[in-house]
Amino acid sequence: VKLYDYGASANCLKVRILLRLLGTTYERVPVDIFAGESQTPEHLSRNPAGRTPVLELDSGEAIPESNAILIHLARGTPFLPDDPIAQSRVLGWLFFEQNLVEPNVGTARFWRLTGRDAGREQIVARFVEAGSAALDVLERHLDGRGWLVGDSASVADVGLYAYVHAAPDAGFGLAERPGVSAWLTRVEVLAGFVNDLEPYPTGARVGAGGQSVHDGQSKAG
Ligand SMILES: N[C@@H](CCC(=O)N[C@@H](CS)C(=O)NCC(=O)O)C(=O)O
Repeated sequence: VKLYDYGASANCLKVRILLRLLGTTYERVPVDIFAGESQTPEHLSRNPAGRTPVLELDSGEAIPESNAILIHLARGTPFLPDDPIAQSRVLGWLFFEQNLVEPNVGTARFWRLTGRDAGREQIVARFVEAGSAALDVLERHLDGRGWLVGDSASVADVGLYAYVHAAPDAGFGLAERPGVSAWLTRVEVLAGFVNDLEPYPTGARVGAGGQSVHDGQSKAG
């Protein structure tokens, strides 16, 4: 398989982590989102939303959306339970991640690390409030549990790990969330685990002189 990927994106990191946990060899195709490569006709034909990651199967079929890719790769492996209720719970956590964690924790982090928070303090404060509430949900759930669903790691854990482990970059505290902190460590010691999230390039900073596809509406995580 091929992974259309951006090294500083935690949505892409999820997929790279799972591929390594599964021991699947893949070809990584870097997409420079700050140079407009996610918006070319070729990339839009893989993902009409113009985002990374996109998984391309050997058949040429493209699968966009990080959490859909996790599900696709995890079928038939221990990272996706067969039991319908457990499987639905895994999906539920992945929807929670895209609904409450990534848009709040991920956007607060991206804006803060790239200077996009300047002059937008009220919007950032809303991300921080909603992101903190989402982290508190995780803390309550993980109190007394090893994993998000059942008694072993699933793609729910991989999907949530990506933005939760990076939350301190945006000022979210994890020390006061011991259940979340211990769970992050459990994910990090899974056999094959590698976290190769890259820093945002200096050119991603507002005012760095690069083109501005990400200012305002567009985003990265
Ligand atoms: N819901 C999507 C979000 C993907 C996303 O926002 N990707 C960002 C990087 S984190 C991107 O590629 N942005 C490129 C652009 O906006 O042009 C997913 O989970 O895959």
